Amino acid sequence: MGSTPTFLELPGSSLEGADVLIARAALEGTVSYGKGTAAAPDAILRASLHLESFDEELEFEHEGSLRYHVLPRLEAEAGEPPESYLPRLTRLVRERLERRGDRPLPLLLGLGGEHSVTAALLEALLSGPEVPPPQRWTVVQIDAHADLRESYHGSRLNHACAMRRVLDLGVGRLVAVGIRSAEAAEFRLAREDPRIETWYAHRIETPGGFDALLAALRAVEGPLYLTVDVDGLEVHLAPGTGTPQPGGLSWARTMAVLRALLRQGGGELMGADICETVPQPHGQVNETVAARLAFKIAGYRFAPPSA
Ligand SMILES: [Mn+2]
Repeated sequence: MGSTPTFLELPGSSLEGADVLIARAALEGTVSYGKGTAAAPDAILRASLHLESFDEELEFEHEGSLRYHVLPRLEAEAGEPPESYLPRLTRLVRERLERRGDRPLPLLLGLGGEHSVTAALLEALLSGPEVPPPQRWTVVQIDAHADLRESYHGSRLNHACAMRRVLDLGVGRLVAVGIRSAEAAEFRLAREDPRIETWYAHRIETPGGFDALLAALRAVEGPLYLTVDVDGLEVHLAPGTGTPQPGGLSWARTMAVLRALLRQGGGELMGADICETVPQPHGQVNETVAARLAFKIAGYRFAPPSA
């Protein structure tokens, strides 16, 4: 194995000094349709080498302002089920967070891997003594699918159960954005569980719907975790993803969502992940879009307010 890749071609930071901790969660155990997401974390880092480190919208230079530390890649062993892999992921991240002692927590930025890694990454954050209790947290999910199944294909850790497992962690609120695929039981749970607020794609597209979504995101307060399943975006932005759905968020709308949540809102982003990217043999669209998402999330979180 080669040396640890870096983000944006910036020199890698020490663990102790990092502002952003990048976790490579190369799990691909339960993906139900198209495969290949285990290769994504490293492909996303490689794609980031071809991005500018200057953010022209935020007028923010990442080089010299933000220190990124990339954690060791955690690969599933042959045939290893998520029941074994995900606790290993939680322990790896938790152990690295603990090594920092009483320094402020860095932003945890997970690169999946399939969507089941979200609850494992969030659990690593929640299990530390330094964070507020889970009931005070909000999780914002950008996704095509509700991912609220109790179990799927015999596993409670299937990627179709990703947000159900997040709710099991006791988080106070789940805001789901762009959903356009749910079975009837998931739809009922989303309507009946007072913790869940769903912005279905058809609702966003009603007159005034998108502005109402942005207002809701600006009103989020307290500790915040953001999970982006790239199938929540328009298909041309993630053509390789395993379970595509037409009708996703445009890039401009995705940026408006991130701005409202991370820059104009009252939430404090503690962790984020980008999941279900699948690199394809020809072209670099999938991994480049994911790298740019990671770049924008960090920028919106850390760039100083504009004058
Ligand atoms: Mn998902």
